[in-house]
Amino acid sequence: MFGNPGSTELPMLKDYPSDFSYVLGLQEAVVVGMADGFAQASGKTTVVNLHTAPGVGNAMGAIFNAQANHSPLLVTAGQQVRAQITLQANLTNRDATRMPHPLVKWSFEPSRPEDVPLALAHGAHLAGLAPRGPVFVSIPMDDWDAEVDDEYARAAIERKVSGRASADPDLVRALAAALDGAANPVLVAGPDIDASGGWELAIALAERQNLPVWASPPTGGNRLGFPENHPNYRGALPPGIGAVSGTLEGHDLILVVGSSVFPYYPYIPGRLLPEGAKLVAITSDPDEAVRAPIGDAIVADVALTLQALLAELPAEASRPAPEPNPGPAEIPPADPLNSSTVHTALAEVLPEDAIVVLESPSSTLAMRNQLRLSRPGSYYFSAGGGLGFGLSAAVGVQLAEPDRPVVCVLGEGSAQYAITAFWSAVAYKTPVTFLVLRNSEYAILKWFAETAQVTGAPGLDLPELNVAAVAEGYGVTAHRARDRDEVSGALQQALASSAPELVEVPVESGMSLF
Ligand SMILES: Cc1ncc(C[n+]2csc(CCOP(=O)(O)OP(=O)(O)O)c2C)c(N)n1
Repeated sequence: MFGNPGSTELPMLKDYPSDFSYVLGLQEAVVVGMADGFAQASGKTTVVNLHTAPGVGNAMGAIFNAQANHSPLLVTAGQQVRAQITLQANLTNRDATRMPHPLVKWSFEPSRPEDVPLALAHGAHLAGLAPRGPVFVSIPMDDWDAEVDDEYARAAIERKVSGRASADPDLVRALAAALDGAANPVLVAGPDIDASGGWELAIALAERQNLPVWASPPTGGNRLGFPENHPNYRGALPPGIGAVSGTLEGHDLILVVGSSVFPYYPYIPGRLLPEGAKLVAITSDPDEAVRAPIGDAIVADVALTLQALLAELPAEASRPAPEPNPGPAEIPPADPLNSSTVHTALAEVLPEDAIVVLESPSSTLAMRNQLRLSRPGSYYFSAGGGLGFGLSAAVGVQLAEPDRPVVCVLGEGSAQYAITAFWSAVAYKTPVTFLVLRNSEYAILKWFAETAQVTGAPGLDLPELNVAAVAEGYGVTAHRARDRDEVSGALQQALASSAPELVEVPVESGMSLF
């Protein structure tokens, strides 16, 4: 359980069971962000406990991210005693179930104390069903004193509810025939390939059919769906409407797996698809399927559908393999450093099995272009775009994956939205390597302002923001690196450490694309 307690939650925490652990976050956005990272990396529904209305209020941005990330969270919050809800005594969550809407799949306050176990079971089961996501249960604090039939409570909790739906076999057969018969098909690999356990299946599909593979646009790509070092891999699709169709020009069949169509941003009008191209999407999220502006969709478990598709395809494709990917662009040395150079240094020292959690807006593309992450579960990003995910999720990911090195790449502005997660990283001995790119500005917003011809906007500069010193205040060992060698050395030291360490690097202002 990830939580931040208040008086209304203490009865729930009384006699805390020894087979549960409790991870304290010092602010609720951090609590939910850590739980989001843990839930995604472990694949397990994760319990969150918040402090009545203000706790839920502080957590809303992170719950928004968790929904976009398809992260299964059972979010609970304490409530006034039942006798004092109607008169709205202090700390009453007046409209508890309405508050987290529309960010949760289900929001409930049981009408009788005896129903709390059934409500928690309902929430836990529902959070883990496709589309996975957060649910909310509000629990009046005196409910914990109620007598509950133990057998009845156990029966509700111990049930198994499974929801991996198979696709209609006729649709899969038709898709296999269309794919095999297409002149120049392409695969767009989305985050739910990784979440569904379909990583190897996506590779098998691309290799069997000789498909070039694009990653879905980074804006909505909270995970990777395909190894970036694979010869068929092309890169990440740009997120604008016109840019997506421009990039996919020449393809007659676009197969999108485990992604929405598409997480567009900003608005760059244009054709939705190249002339004459057809699109088919495979997604486990019915809403993702219906809100797409174009193309057909098959709603089913992503991994099961890939498996069924492979079974229908011939052993070899008639088309030749795509040109092998040439690898990352060369970056010339720079003084002062820019983000691209820092990412080349990171790429050199990053262990094979490392996990990267990314929240460095102006260098997202540069990092994706320089690193070649090649294992499942190696990358986490906020599909919701709400800052504060990166720093906190990295702690949760490390708790779920104690044996893999976790590197969290942050802009110094982004770090501020979850700054207290440094404390949790130290308190729970999570050896995350934090790499902070300090450009003294909100670089991405300046870039947006320029592209949208917005001039004179205030609040885009961050002078004198000393993240290393703040992290030290929370007990994190901090290194300050000024050139490429220092960056490499400091990263290696941090990666070898059994405690969280931070490397702060001043970088040039502006966007880094490669
Ligand atoms: C909760 C939240 N508030 C505000 C924003 C808007 N926003 C997007 S990027 C950004 C700047 C982040 O700054 P920094 O981490 O320093 O990255 P840089 O753009 O300099 O790479 C802001 C404020 C957001 N995405 N989420």
